[in-house]
Amino acid sequence: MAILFLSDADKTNEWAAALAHELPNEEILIGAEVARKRAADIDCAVVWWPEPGLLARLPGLKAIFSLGAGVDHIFADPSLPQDVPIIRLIDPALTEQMTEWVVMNVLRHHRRMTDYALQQSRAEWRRHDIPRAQARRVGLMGLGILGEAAARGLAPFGFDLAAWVRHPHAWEDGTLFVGDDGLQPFLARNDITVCLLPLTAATRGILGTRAFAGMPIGASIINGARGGHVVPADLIAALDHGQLSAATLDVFDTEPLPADDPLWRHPRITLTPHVAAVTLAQTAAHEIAANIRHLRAGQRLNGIVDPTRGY
Ligand code: NDP
Ligand code: OXD
Repeated sequence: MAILFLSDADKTNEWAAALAHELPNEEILIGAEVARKRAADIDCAVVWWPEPGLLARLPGLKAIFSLGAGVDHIFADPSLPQDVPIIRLIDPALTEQMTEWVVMNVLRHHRRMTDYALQQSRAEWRRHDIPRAQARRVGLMGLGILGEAAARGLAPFGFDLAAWVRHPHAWEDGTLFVGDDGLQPFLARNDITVCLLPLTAATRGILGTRAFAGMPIGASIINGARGGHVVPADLIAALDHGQLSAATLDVFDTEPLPADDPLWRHPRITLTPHVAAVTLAQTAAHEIAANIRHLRAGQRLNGIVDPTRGY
């Protein structure tokens, strides 16, 4: 029995050390080449964007652990083994980072920092009225591990919060909108919409012309989820026509975002390079190791993904 670590991240040595520290009695194999040589020995794979077809060639595989909260990179493999559970990462350190990123950017949008940055570029001294936070309607698309924590981070400021989910929830911090019927009324009430959805067939391209047209004029969006949620050309058009006033994007369909992509240079878009919440080897290895110990002991794993939902 061996654990395979498979990622193109440049911190492989740090990961190997962190996993070895957490699981001193386990053999850790690193990389696709050794995976092919030792395929029969591997029963756990810890992965980020695994090479398509590689996981299907591991006959004894019992679990696939994502190096992130998202699992779309695993489902992107068309020959993914069907009967092997996929486990997403649930790591309080990752959740804390996303909460910081969301709170920081909601405050930036609330306080019209895009307008002030533009004004600064023209040396223009002009003040805008700012509503109280309780009059600012902030909506979270997705109220999972990250969305719920972000809502808890935003609540103390007094924002008028709402969330959009697939299944009814108990939630005390704001108004809940559910399912396809809830989407348009949810978008229509938001001054600031924050996307924290998983990328699935149902959510790809969800932030496009139709969604933007349903938002109040001058609304803004923050995407901390996946690039595939936003239709870039529709976003640029909505910003150029004044339907939207600002966008903050952390994630892109192609990463790194190519240097000639127009998103880089749009004056009303603020970009970060997929850093809203970065998986930290030490804390993530701790969570993944706990799950591997559960697997070995025949106990229930934390964070099993439902393959029919895709998250
Ligand atoms: P969860 O799986 O915990 O939560 C997903 C939420 O989205 C749930 O509330 C779910 O609703 C809702 N949802 C899913 N599909 C739909 C749908 N079709 N309609 C309405 N609601 C839907 O995910 P996390 O909160 O942990 O993470 C969200 C995403 O954030 C990840 O998938 C990943 O892509 C991204 N991410 C980005 C990072 C970054 O650095 N930029 C870092 C980490 C994650 P319900 O509760 O009803 O099931
Ligand atoms: C994740 C990510 O899914 O880093 O955790 O994007």
